[in-house]
Order: sequence, then C-alpha cells, then structure tokens
Amino acid sequence: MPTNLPPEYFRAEQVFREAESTSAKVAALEEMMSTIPKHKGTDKLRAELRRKISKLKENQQKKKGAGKHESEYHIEKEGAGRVVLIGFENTGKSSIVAALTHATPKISEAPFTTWQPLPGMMEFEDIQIQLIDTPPISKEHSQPELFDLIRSSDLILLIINLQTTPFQQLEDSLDILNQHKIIPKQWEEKTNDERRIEFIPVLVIVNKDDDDLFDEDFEVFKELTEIDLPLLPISVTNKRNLDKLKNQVFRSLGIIRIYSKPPGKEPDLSKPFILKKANTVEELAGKVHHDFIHNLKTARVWGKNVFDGQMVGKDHVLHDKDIVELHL
Ligand SMILES: Nc1nc2c(ncn2[C@@H]2O[C@H](COP(=O)(O)OP(=O)(O)OP(=O)(O)O)[C@@H](O)[C@H]2O)c(=O)[nH]1
Ligand SMILES: [Mg+2]
Repeated sequence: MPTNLPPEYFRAEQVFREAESTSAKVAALEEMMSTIPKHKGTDKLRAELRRKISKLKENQQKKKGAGKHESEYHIEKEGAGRVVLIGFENTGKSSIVAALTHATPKISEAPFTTWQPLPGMMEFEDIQIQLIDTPPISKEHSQPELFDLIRSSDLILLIINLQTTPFQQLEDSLDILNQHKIIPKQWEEKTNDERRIEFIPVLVIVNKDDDDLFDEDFEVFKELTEIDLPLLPISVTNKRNLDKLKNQVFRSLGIIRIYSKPPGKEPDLSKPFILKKANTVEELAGKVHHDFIHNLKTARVWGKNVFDGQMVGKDHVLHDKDIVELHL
C-alpha cells in the first residue's frame, strides 16, 4: 500500500468496511478515491478502487433487474449505535423519535398508528445514534421481522405509558420479548435458559410523566415494580428529561469516542472513532487500519488517567474522549 495516505482515507475505509448496503459501500469507496493524492505511487490503488466501484455498481444493477423486494424491516445500520423503541400502542414511541431526530413519523391519539419501522438519527454531542420507531407489540399478534430487528439492535428502549397501565405494560412487554428469546442484558448473569437467547440492554422509558402530579404516580410505580432495570420518567409533550434520555442512551450503549492525532499535527476532533468501553490502543489501531495492528509500536495519549502526551503500550485501556497518536 502506498504510504502517506491521509487520515480521511482510513476513515472512509472504515466506513466502507462497516457499510452494509451496496450504495453505502459505493459512496465510501468514492470518498476513499477522492482523498488519495494523485501521483504515480498511487496509480495502482486508484485503479483497484475504480474496479471495485464498477463491480459493485454492476451487481446493484443486476439486483434491481431481478426486482428483488427488500422488506421495510431491512434497515441499514448507521451511526455509532442502533437503538430500537418498542412498546404497546399509544405509549409515545413515534413522538419520541419525532422529538429526538429529524424523522417525521405519523403521531396520533388513535392506537395502532405506526405500521412500519422508521429510522431517524439522534445527535448526541459529536456523534449520531440511530433510533428506530416500530409498530406496537401485542400479546396476540407477532411479527417475526420486528424481533429480528430488535435482535440486531445495541439497545432497547422499552416505552411505557404512565397514564394507563404501566405495571401491566412492563410485565407484558418483557414477556413478549422473552417469548422471542430476547432477555435484558442486565439479567444475563442470573439467567439460566436452555434456549438460544439474545441478551440486549434494556432501558425502560416511562412516558407521559407530564407534571408534578404524575411524578407522584411515577414514584409509586418505581417503588412497587420490582423490576431490576433502569427506569427513566419523561414527557415528550412537556419536554421533560429529554436531554437525560439522550445521555442515558449514550451511556447504555457502552461506547467511547476516541480522536486520532497524526504525529506532529493537531488532533482531528471533527469525527471520533467509536470503540467499546475498555477497548485498548491496539483495538483503536485495528479500527484505523487493519495493517496498523501489526505495525503498532507505541502510542501517546491525552485524556483520562494519563499525563498529557504520555507514552503507552498497546494494552493501554482508553477512555471516552481520549486523544491518541499512534506510532508505527
Ligand atoms: N400527555 C402526553 N401525551 C403524549 C406524550 N407523548 C405522546 N403523547 C400522545 O400520545 C399519543 C400517541 O403517541 P404516538 O407517538 O403516536 O404513540 P405510539 O407509541 O407511536 O403509538 P402506535 O404507533 O400506535 O404504537 C399522541 O396523541 C401523542 O400526542 C406525553 O409525553 N404526554
Ligand atoms: Mg407510532
């Protein structure tokens, strides 16, 4: 591989590796192309990328020709994490997605308004998180595709309506998830289940906590429900606790943001690399470029638990918002 490729190249390459749809892949390859300096040393790489792009486009055309139907439940993953909102009818799922993203789902006081899942991107500080609105769950009717979508998510927001039957909704919702072999990640250690279970973190959002009077209802609910899961009261109508909700979503995803810094240059603070909590310098190197894992010698870190610019080894554990200079 030619040396001296700019960091934007590796960032676009990372986007390419994580892209699921053909059009996202093509867009990432084109982005990679545009970042490569044009000179003899990069001729081969540019030709190779051009070949890849035309091959993908060809395949895409073939698929279109075959009239392949893609389900509306097939949603491309985007951003730093996928969060699915589920719950019974009228609990306010669509209202939450409309309040926190630019998506415009239909909202109505009539039940069963939402028929299809709808994604939107929620901004949290300098990252974007995917929220997905879904049709209501029910005890009688099951949509297998909805549960596949839930299994593909990093976090479940279980939406409860405080103004109707919160206890029943919470219990029934968890039962329905359980029937589909989905159990809160928080219960993983105490779960002894022979089935093939998917463990996904759950955050219970108690919506329609509109004012002080409803706060009392929430307190009673919290006291009496013996569910060992985090509960957050909110009101979309009165914009209560929406910032807290965003914060808690970020923290529940278990991710950290790391900024890379080329040696001798300013760090790139515009777009962090997303890693998992407790990931190390080595894992960051792998995200930046797979060759870096083997070539990595040391790194300098600015951030938590280090003095500015401290030299660290591959095993150094990173923290949210650390700035890292990789030395090959
Ligand atoms: N009082 C009050 N009403 C709310 C709040 N949030 C949403 N609503 C209302 O509740 C009704 C249902 O909201 P939706 O967002 O459509 O609920 P949903 O869960 O998407 O409903 P389905 O699509 O049927 O599953 C609407 O009339 C909303 O305006 C809230 O915080 N307080
Ligand atoms: Mg809805």
